[in-house]
Amino acid sequence: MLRYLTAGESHGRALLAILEGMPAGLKVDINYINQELKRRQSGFGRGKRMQIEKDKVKILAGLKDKITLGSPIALYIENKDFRIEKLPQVICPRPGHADLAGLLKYGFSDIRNVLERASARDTAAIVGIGAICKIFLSEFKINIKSKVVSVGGQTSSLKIKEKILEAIKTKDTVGGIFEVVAKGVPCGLGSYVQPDRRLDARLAGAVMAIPGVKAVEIGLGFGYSNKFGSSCHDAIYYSKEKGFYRKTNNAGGIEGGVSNGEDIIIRACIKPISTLLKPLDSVNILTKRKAKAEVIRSDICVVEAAGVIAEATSSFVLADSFLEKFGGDCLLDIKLNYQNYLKRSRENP
Ligand code: EPS
Repeated sequence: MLRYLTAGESHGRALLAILEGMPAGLKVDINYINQELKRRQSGFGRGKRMQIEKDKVKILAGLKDKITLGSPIALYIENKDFRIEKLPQVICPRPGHADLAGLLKYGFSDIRNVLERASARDTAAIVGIGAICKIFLSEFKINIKSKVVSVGGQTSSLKIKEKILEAIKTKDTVGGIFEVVAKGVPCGLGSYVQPDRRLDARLAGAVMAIPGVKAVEIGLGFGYSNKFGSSCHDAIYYSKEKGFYRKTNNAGGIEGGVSNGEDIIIRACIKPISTLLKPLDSVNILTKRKAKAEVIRSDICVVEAAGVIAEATSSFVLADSFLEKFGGDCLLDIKLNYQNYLKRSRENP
């Protein structure tokens, strides 16, 4: 139903995105998109680039009087740092980045050709797309938030800050775990009828697609591995006021690949940033001699930003699944359809 494409190099002129399938009649608040872009740039441990860029979106197509037309929406975010043609060749691949695999895959002799597109800079465009999806979902009282769970194994704000300061001091980087929670998602998004329609699979894929993410779990996730079934499945209750409900939510809001009406809870691990000021061993791709990996300006810790990006990618999947279920190209029609569904599913069968 919904699809998007992004384009842009980290130090190219701009980041671009096209979102297609957003229904007509949605009011889009540009300030809200810009706030989301700002959130993506925040968090303790970000690098110098974030002091240069002040990401702001321009919407070049798809809106009239700030309302969607049902046509493709085109987003444009200008890079202030756009020196792509002047930046030096990169010849020592950084372990952990796409550098070596990209170089061999595309037959390049300059790693810059890889890193410019592999850079997480592209996630600015994705957050722009996600912000529009969030605006759409908020029409149905669905909201998506994220938080940092841990950084370098630490969970308290103070210890997290200490850990990042330690990484800065020792010229290292640090990763962690973030959590995304979607509230107000109705029962019935996604489906068990085909593997690729399972909501959990689609959400996991969307979060795993964020640069640096190495693990994703839904609900209890890996925690299921050491439990008996009787102690971890969420018993079902019914009351006239609440309809069907649960007292626990180990499933993280998804059963059988379908949302069950409880909060959707996704947790993911993002690895420490791969560019190190104290570089690891590598190989000079021209001489094939032992060398240290390239040191390029980068971040120290991006766990908080990754949570914001995961909100965006999850919002896209939820908006897409929502449109699949309640379909259409006109917001008013979708609202009527949704109201009918809520009434019907409450009284089901
Ligand atoms: C980023 C922009 C990049 C990096 C970072 C994230 O800018 P630059 O390379 O000019 O410093 O700060 O990207 C990575 C570290 C990476 O590995 O992708 C951004 O806009 O978030």
